[in-house]
Amino acid sequence: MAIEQTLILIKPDGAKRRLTGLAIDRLDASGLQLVAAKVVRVTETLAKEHYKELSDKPFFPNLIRYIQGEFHAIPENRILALVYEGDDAIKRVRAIAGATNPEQADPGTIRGTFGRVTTQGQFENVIHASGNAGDAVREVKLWFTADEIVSGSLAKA
Ligand code: IDP
Ligand code: MG
Repeated sequence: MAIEQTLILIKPDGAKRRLTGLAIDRLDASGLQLVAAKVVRVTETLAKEHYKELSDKPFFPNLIRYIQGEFHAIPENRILALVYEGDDAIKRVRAIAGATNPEQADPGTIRGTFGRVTTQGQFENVIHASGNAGDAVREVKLWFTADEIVSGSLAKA
């Protein structure tokens, strides 16, 4: 197993429903290390860059609005971004988060317990977690500068 870093975002539905503490509690209980955290104003540019691989999907326009907090009246488009680090961190955090579609996510996961599919078909799934090693490296770099990550384990690219 390799030491990895993975990006977590508390999505606007998670923030609105006051699930930030619960998400951090579960992530901390995994034994992974929290190595970076900040509140970010999600611009349209950042949202589109983060989800650029999904830009041809029919749900993309609403996904960009969702992550900017437009559906949950989040002031200043604020979002909490975290980086957790440890052995096999990407898979372990995905297991805590659950499947993308909250209706299909295991009931014990964050998404399975607290996520929902809106009547418009939007997946509101509480947290983002990087999906694979390539995404994780790209996303951690997109949301954080090297100086903001307090870790001695991974070389700073
Ligand atoms: P992930 O967040 O589990 O990695 P992705 O396929 O990368 O899933 O999709 C990113 C986000 O886009 C999801 O978390 C969800 O908010 C939204 N999304 C993905 N697929 C759908 C869909 O079929 N309908 C509505 N929203 C979707
Ligand atoms: Mg993904």
